[in-house]
Amino acid sequence: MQGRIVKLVSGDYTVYANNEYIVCKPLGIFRHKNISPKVGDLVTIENNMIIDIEERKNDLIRPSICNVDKVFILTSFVKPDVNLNLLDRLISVAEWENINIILVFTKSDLIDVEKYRKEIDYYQNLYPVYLMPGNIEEIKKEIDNNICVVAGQTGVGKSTLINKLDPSLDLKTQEISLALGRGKHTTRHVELHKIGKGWIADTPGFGITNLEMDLLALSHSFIDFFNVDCKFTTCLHVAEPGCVVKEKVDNGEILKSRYENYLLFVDEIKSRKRSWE
Ligand SMILES: Nc1nc2c(ncn2[C@@H]2O[C@H](COP(=O)(O)OP(=O)(O)OP(=O)(O)O)[C@@H](O)[C@H]2O)c(=O)[nH]1
Ligand SMILES: [Zn+2]
Repeated sequence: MQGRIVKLVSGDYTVYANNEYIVCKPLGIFRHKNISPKVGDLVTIENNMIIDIEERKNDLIRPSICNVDKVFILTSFVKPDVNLNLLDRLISVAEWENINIILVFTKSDLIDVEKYRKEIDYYQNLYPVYLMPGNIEEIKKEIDNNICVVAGQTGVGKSTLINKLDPSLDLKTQEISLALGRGKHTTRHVELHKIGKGWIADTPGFGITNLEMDLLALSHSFIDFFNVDCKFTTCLHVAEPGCVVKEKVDNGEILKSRYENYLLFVDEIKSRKRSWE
């Protein structure tokens, strides 16, 4: 029987197969081959044993989930203030991991969103954008038939979003965890929750946001710089002559902050390379 691992708690794998949740153990052979099944894996099970694992399309470390189709990247307008550097970084990591991207801007009730009209419109040309509060039904539809994770800095409203998608989950939001005097980052097991016909992980994603890609991959992860007709096909849009990306930044077609963040990421990747050498 084929199924999907949706939960892992101390060695017990819960596999969703034929509309049922079945607790399984992996065959010993995986341990010998140094493979551990993980949440998101498509598996074959037999008599409560995982006997085969399909090849993964991607593999995240934090949260430890594989085969992720879609990430909801949350940015709040205030509390915390808009952080476009982190937004662009998360977009690049997701592009590099081959994950579809949905952008959610939260706390639109706390500011005049017209202040960020230019940025919202710009990102909307690249990816689907939803404002919160509101738009929950639209976001639910985005989850259908996908394995999803949420990403974004602390306090942007990740738990709030997941609770709105399924109030029965009752995830602790910051307000509550602070009031209870608990650490905000309580360890929890990794689990995918069924929302309609799709799944979403309740563990915030992309804790690690190092840019592990090389410069070429970085430039490809900025989809607004892609297919731009620079003089050199290998143009990395830094200081090359005839760079059309730079022209587009100057004439306002490319958002200036996007390009500035790109240059910061280029430096970051270069200095990382140097430290390896
Ligand atoms: N006014 C308003 N408040 C919001 C909105 N979204 C979240 N909040 C509040 O912002 C605070 C932080 O929200 P959380 O959902 O805990 O944020 P988080 O991203 O899960 O934070 P971490 O768990 O620390 O990563 C809470 O007090 C929420 O009630 C929103 O759209 N509007
Ligand atoms: Zn260029």
